[in-house]
Amino acid sequence: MSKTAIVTDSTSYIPSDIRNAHGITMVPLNVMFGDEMYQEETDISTMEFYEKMKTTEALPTTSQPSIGLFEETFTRLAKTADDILVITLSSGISGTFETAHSAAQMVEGANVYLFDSEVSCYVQGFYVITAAKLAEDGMKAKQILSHLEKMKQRTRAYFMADDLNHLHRGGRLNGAQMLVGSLLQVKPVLHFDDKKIVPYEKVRTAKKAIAKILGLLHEDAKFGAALDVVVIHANRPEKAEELKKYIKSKYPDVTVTTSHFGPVIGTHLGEGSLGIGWTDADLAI
Ligand code: MYR
Repeated sequence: MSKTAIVTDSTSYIPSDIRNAHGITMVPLNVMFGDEMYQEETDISTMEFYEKMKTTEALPTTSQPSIGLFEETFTRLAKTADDILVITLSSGISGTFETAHSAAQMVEGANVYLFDSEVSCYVQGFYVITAAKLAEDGMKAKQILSHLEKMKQRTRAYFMADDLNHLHRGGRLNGAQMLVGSLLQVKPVLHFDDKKIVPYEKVRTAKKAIAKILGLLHEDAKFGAALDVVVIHANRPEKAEELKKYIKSKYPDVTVTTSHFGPVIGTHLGEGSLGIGWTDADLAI
C-alpha cells in the first residue's frame, strides 16, 4: 500500500500527542524578539511567549520556516513515503506556502502536494487531522486533497484582535485604508476573504464582536447540524472554556474543543484575542 506523509506548519497548533498519534510532521515558524530567534513550540512555549511579550520592550516579529528546513523534512519523509501532503496557513498572510512549494521542487523520491488552508490555527488543524486520518485509512494524496477542498466549502473562522495595531503593524490587515484612525480603536469581527484578513463587520466592543461570531455560528448550528467547533484564545483560557460550555449547552450535536493562538499568530493578534472556527463534522472525520 502506498504511504502518504502529512506535514503541517506549527501555526495549526495541534498538540504533540495528537500529532504523534497520527504521524503528523510539524515544521515550525519563527518568532523574533530583536536578535533572539525562537522556533515556536520547539524553543518557546505559548505561555513563555505571552510572558515575554509583556516584559520585553521590543515587539516581536515573525518569519516563515526556511526553505532548507522544508527540504530536509521532505527528504527525510521521502525515504518512507510515496506522497507527502503539506498543509499550510493561508498563503495570503505568510510566505510559508510559497517556501514549501519551492522546497518541493528540490525533493526526489516522493511526490509533494500542497494544500493552502486559506486560514490558520486549529481551523487549519481540522484539515490536517482529517488528512492524517484519511492517509491512515490508505487514501491517496490526490483524493485527500479533493476531500479537503470539499471541507473548505463548509469551514468558517471569525476572530477579533484585542489590539488591531499588531495586525496593522505586521501588514496583515487588508483594506488598511479603512482602518486608519478610529477603527484601530474598535474591535471588528475579522475573517479571511480570498486568503487575506479583512474586517467582516465593524463592531465597537469585544463583547459585541463575540456576540456577532456566536450569531454566525448559530446560523449554521441552529437546525442541529453536526459541526466541529473550536474556540481559540490568546492567553484567555477561562473565557475560552466559558464559550465552549455555552456552545456545548446550546447545540448538543456539536463537538467543541479549545485551542490557542501560539507565539507566531499571537505576535500578530496580541494577547486577549479570541476566535471561533467550525467545520462540517461529517467531513472532518
Ligand atoms: C510569517 O511571518 O510568515 C507568519 C505570519 C502570520 C500572520 C498571522 C496573522 C493573523 C492570523 C489570524 C488567524 C486566525 C485564524 C482563526
